[in-house]
Amino acid sequence: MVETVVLPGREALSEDRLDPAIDLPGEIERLRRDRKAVILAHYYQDGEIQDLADFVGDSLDLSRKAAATDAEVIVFCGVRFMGEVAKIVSPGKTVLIPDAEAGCSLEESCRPEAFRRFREEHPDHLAVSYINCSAEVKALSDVIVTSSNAEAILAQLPTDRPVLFAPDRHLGGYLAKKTGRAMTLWPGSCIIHEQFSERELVKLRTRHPRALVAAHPECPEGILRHADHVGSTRAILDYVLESPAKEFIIATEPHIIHQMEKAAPDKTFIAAVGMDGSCDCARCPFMAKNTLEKIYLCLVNNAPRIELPEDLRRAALKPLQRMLDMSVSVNVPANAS
Ligand code: CIZ
Repeated sequence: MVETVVLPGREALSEDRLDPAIDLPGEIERLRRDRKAVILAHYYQDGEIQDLADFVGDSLDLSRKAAATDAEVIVFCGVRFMGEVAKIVSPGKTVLIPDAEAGCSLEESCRPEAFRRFREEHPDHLAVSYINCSAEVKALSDVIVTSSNAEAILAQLPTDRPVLFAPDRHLGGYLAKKTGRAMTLWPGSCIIHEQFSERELVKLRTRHPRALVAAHPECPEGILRHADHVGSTRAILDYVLESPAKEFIIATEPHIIHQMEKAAPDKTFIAAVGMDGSCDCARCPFMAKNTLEKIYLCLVNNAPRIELPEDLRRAALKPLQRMLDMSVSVNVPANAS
């Protein structure tokens, strides 16, 4: 639901017409000031994007930032559903995303019409949806969660209501086990976390016997069973920084290692690998669509810009606002950028 709009009277500047000698960080800085913009970046963004962002975080931190900012423009460097969340919670702001094609495999796995039928088949269930879904699926849900607040939110839901969890079956399965709640799971998964190989992880551990394994709950059970710590990106970051250990194997999108290496240069971080033995397949191809060139261009062109029909925005805001209200006790990190 991204409407690509170009400011009236201005021809859209495209990447192929960009001066190759342009000072991109300098120009982005100038436009950020001129347009009163804030740049938000997810931990899965390339290091150079994380470094120029005003704030780097996970979905929960970034949605809180988007709701609280007094900037006029939000440039959201992540994937499309994250930009949508910013627009849902901050409708008065212009929300730009560098690439309108930056989707999400979890979102793709859960089409609104199919999700509506799923709900209708389970009329007595509460629908708890992971934030990695479309605005339409959010609007059909009772409450949204992220991987950092899901347990805290589940603990606040009435125990006499069964739960539908969508769209990530691995996160849902992990939460069902952790909380003891019966959950009916939507059969979706993240193409990145699905790639990690248990066999390769065991090999890595054998080669690095002192390394602790930190894994994201979007990973399959075969990976999680080897983890010393399972948590959201934010929780994994806190864990490796607080731990006295010096070596870690990280089973999530490897760009988060950028923040780890910046904060703990004396520690070693090893990216978990896929079946081909490389960490390349764990790099999110959607997150990778964003570049400095595209950040510059979206500020110049005022597009791609997130626009949502107001009735959809309002319907999606209800479960999102419920999430924000129910996660007040979930730790607010210091600015990570
Ligand atoms: O919630 C997010 O930002 C994602 C996609 C992962 C995490 O655990 O932070």
